[in-house]
Amino acid sequence: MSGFLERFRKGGDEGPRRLPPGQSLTEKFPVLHYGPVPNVDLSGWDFRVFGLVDEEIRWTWEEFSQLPRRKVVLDIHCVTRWTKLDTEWEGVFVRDLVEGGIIKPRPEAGYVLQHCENDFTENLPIDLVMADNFLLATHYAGEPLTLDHGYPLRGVIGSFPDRSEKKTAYLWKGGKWLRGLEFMERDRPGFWEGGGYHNEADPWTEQRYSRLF
Ligand SMILES: Nc1nc2c(c(=O)[nH]1)N[C@H]1C(S)=C(S)[C@@H](COP(=O)(O)O)O[C@H]1N2
Ligand SMILES: [Mo]
Repeated sequence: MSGFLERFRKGGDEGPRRLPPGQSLTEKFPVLHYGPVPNVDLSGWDFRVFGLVDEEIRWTWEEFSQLPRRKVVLDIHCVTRWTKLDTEWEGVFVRDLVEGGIIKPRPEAGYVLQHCENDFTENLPIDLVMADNFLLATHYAGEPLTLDHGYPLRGVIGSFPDRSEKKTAYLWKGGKWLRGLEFMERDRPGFWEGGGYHNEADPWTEQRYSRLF
């Protein structure tokens, strides 16, 4: 094991601890999902923003590609107990779209549901979706996403290397093969939450499961 991994595993004195309880570091990037990898055809692809917004939106891939983009470095935490540090993502931040007046959520919108291929969904509170540690990612480590990791677009949630985020969640709350966002007044469980995973999913307090199944 490299000295770097060893330092972080022990917690070290180098700054805030980056490994949540019960997690182990990996340098690999495992692939995890339920069901088949979808066929992706960008010519028929669209992205919808709907629910509690002033104007519903439907973007083609070409239109989506013209939205403002940024990069971010995140530590990602999977409920299957691996954490990967310093992952580099590029994509669209919901906060930028809201501040730019491109998406106009109604004041009563409190939650956002990610809608993915094959009816897969994932829910998050709107404050987390609007934070800089959640993005709609098209690129990982400088390259377009691979199909296994959600090409052409996925949600990503993680924590900042300096842990300055207000809240975070396990990576399962980042939907791969993302096709839309639904703004909602009340929370609705996503796919994994419906199967017994914890609704809030905070890795720092090990909110893994809400019931046995
Ligand atoms: N569409 C879709 N997205 C999904 C899932 C899924 O089953 N379907 N699984 C989630 C889970 S459980 C995890 S741990 C992460 C894994 O992302 P990765 O395969 O890029 O590591 O994707 C999440 N996003
Ligand atoms: Mo997972």
